[in-house]
Amino acid sequence: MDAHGGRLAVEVLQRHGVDAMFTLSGGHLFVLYDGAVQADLRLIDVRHEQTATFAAEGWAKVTRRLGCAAITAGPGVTNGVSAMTAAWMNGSPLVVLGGRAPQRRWGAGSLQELDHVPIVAPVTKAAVTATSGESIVAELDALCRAATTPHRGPVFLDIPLDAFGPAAVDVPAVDGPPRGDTPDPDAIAQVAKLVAAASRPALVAGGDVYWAGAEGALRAFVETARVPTFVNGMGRGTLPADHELAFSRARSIALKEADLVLVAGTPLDFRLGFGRFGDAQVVHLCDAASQVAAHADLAASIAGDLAQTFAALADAGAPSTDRNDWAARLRDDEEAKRAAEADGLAADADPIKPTRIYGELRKRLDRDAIVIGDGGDFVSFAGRVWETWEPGTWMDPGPYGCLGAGPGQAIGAKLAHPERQVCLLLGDGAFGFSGMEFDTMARHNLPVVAVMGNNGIWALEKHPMEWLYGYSVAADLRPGTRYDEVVRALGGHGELVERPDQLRAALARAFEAGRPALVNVLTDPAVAYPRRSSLA
Ligand SMILES: Cc1ncc(C[n+]2csc(CCOP(=O)(O)OP(=O)(O)O)c2C)c(N)n1
Ligand SMILES: [Mg+2]
Repeated sequence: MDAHGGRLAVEVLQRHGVDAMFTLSGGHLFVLYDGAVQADLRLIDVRHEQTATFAAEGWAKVTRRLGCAAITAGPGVTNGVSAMTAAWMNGSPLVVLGGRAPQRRWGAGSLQELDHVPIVAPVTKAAVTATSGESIVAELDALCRAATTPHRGPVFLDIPLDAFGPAAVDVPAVDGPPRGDTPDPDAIAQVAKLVAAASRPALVAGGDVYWAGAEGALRAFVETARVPTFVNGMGRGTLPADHELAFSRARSIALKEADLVLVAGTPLDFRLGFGRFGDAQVVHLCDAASQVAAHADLAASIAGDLAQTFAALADAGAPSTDRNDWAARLRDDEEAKRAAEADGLAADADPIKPTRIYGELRKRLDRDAIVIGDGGDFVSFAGRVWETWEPGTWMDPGPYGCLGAGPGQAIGAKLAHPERQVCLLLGDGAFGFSGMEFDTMARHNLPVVAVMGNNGIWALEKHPMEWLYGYSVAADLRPGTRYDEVVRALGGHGELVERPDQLRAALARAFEAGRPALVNVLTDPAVAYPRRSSLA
C-alpha cells in the first residue's frame, strides 16, 4: 500500500479486527483521522482521554477483540494512563496510539514534547515510538499481535508528527487472533490426578477464561468432574448463574472448607486472599507462564490456552470420589443466603435501600443485558447480588479499581451491541470523573441507561473511616444533587427517584427514552456495605 502513515496505521488496525477508534482530538492526530476517514474506520470522539481508553477497553471486553484508542501527545497520553493501567491489570487487549512531537526537533521544546514510552512501559506489554511509514506498519502489526496473544494486555505506539510521511509498504495479512500455547500434558495429568482425588474441590474462573473463549470447555470440565464453581470479574457468565454447579454466595464456606481449589484465568491477588484457602491444595491454571503466581504455595499449575486446558481436564473423566454431599452443603448455604437477600431486593423503606434498585433491575433487564459498575458501595452491593447469565455481560473496573471507568466502558459496550440493553450502575461520586460523557453518548446516539445510587457521600470511604477513626473527613458530597438535570442539559433523559414506589416507572421511561438516560435514585446514606476487613 502506498499511502501516508495515518492511512497505513488504519490499514494495520483494520486487519486486526479494529472497527472503531475512540479518541479526543489534537493536532498530532489529524493524519491518523484522515486515514480513518479514507478507510471508513468509525471515530468516536469523547470528552476526556481516560474515556477514550476506557471505551476501547469496554469495546474489547464485549467483543473479545482488540480495542483501540488514539490520544494526543503529552496530556492526552498522560490522561490515558489510568485506563491503560486498568487494562494491564485486566489483561484486556488494547492498542493505544499516541501523538508525539516531531523527532526532527526533539529536545528543542516543541509543544507537548514528552517521551511517553517510559511512562507507559510498566503498564503495557510493549511501548514503542514509530520513526517512519515503514516503521508504523511493522511496529503496529507486531504490537497488535502482542496485545491479542495470551496473556493479553494493552500496547502503546506513539507516532511523531514527522513520521507520518508517505511510504509504500506491504501490510501483513492477519490470520485471526493468536491462540495460547498448548498446555504441557504432564502438567495436565498432574492436575487431573489432584482433581480425581479431591473430595471437596472448588473452582474459581476469572477473566482469562472468558478472553480465551473457554466457556464451553469450562462447562464440560465442571460437569464431568462435578466441581462447584465460582466466577469473578470478566469470568462472570462463563458458567450461567442458574447452572447446578454455579455458586456465588457460598464462596466463603467453599474456599474455607475445600480440599482442592483450582483458580483459572485470574491472579491469586487480594480478591482471592493472595492464594491461601484454609488447608486446601491450590492449583493455578493460567493462559501464560508469566501469570502463574510466584507468591503462592501451589500444588500444581498449568500454563497455556485455557480452552485446551479445560478440554483436556474434562477428557480425564469422572471423579472417583463422591462429591454430592459437598455440592449439597454448598447449595444449602447458597440458598439460605439468597433467601436472606429477598427482603432487601424488595425493600420499600424510605429513604431507598440500594438493594431495592437491583430488585427492580432484575425485573427489567434481559438475560443478555450488559451491566457495568462504576462506584463504591453501590457497586459492591450490586456485584454481590447481580446474577450473570451470559459471558461478557458484567463489567467492573477490575483490580485497579479506577472510578470513572464506567461511562467509557458503557460507550464501548453500546457501540458494539446497539441492540442490547446496556445498564451503567453509577455512584454519585463516580459520576464526577466522567459525567460529561453523557454528552458523548447523546452525540453518538448511544442510549445507555445509567442508574445512580445517589447517597450524597463517598460511602465506601466514609463508613470505614468512621469505623476506624470515629469520624470522617473528605467523604461528603452534596446530598440530593440533580445529576439527572445535568444529563438532561447534555442532551439525555433524566429521572429523579425519591421514593421506592417511583422506581419502576422511572426505569421503564429511561429504557424507553431512546436516548442516554440517568435515573438519579436518592438512596439511604446510612446503609454501609458489610466488609470482611477494615480496609476493604
Ligand atoms: C480514581 C479513584 N479515586 C479514588 C478512589 C477511592 N474510592 C473507592 S470507592 C470510593 C467512593 C465512591 O463513591 P460513590 O461513587 O459515590 O459510591 P458509594 O460508595 O457512595 O456507593 C472512592 C473515593 C478510587 N477507587 N478511584
Ligand atoms: Mg456515593
